[in-house]
Amino acid sequence: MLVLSGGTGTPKLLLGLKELLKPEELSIVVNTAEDLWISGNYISPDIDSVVYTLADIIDLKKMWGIKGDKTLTHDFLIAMGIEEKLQVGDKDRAVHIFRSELLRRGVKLSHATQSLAESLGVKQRVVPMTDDIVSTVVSTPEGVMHFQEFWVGRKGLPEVSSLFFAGMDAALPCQAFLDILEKEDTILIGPSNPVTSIGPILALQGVRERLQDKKVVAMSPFIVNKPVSGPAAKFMRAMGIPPNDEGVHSMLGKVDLFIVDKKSNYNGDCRRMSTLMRTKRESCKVAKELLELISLA
Ligand code: GDP
Ligand code: FO1
Repeated sequence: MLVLSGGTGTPKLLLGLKELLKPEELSIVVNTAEDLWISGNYISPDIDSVVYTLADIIDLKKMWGIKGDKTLTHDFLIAMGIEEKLQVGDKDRAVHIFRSELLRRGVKLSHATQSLAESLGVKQRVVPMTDDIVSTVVSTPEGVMHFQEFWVGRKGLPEVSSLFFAGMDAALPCQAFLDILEKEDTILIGPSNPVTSIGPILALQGVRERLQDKKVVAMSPFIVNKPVSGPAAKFMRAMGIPPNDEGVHSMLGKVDLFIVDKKSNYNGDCRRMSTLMRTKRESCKVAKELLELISLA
């Protein structure tokens, strides 16, 4: 199975899926449109959350960073007057250095990601959506800003008039993504932000076309007309899309099996189950029920 993922909702589901599927049965293609360089290193927050989840070292409270990590370097940089936009943990920074050293030597992001995942003992295939640079840019009354500046720097507060993916026109899905698409029949769109996590993956040249002859399963990231976390509703409103399951479905396009939370008032063709994952136990329960629904469909 190929899973399309962002950095929070889908990793919560992967926490359960990894216990139920053999590593060779699970490949993950991850959004990279929230990536950025910080203090000389390339940070790919969604890839890192997926890799840390599969390596069992994710900080489960935040769903980013490494559990038990410290921020000695970040704190000392701040004390020296260097503003670091994200609070980067020390071990997390080591991962960024590992990746950035490879990138500086001309290694592609997809190959660097594979080395990184292997070095942390991850057996599943984790692949960035592209080796090219794509950045989510948010237009606000305060100006145009990178997604991380909007979400972390400005705490998601500014009004949003529009969003765009800078670099998307020239970007291609990476070869490993295309190879997996060729091989896998079932594609699972995880419960991730449909605008900023799934949107960029589906917007890459040729991806939507390649999904036409696949069994596409999607789990909504909304529960009772609200995202569990994050700015999905604000961004959907800015795009003129209703911030609910119907809006999510309309953004995803071809979906053969749409899974919504049992409390949803969505009227279209769907399957209902509890999709809330607050603990590893809930993640396993949701993953198990999801796999049952997929095998029945
Ligand atoms: P990001 O890269 O951090 O934005 O992460 P994602 O796009 O992967 O995840 C954000 C989305 O996950 C939000 O829209 C949330 O509503 C959704 N989400 C988070 N936790 C859950 C959960 O337990 N269940 C469901 N169904 N969605 C969730
Ligand atoms: N999110 C925050 O809200 N504050 C942070 O300081 C922060 C640091 C950070 C460092 C590494 C990393 O991989 C992710 C980090 N995040 C932080 C999360 C991340 O920036 C966003 O939540 C996601 O990109 C949203 O999709």
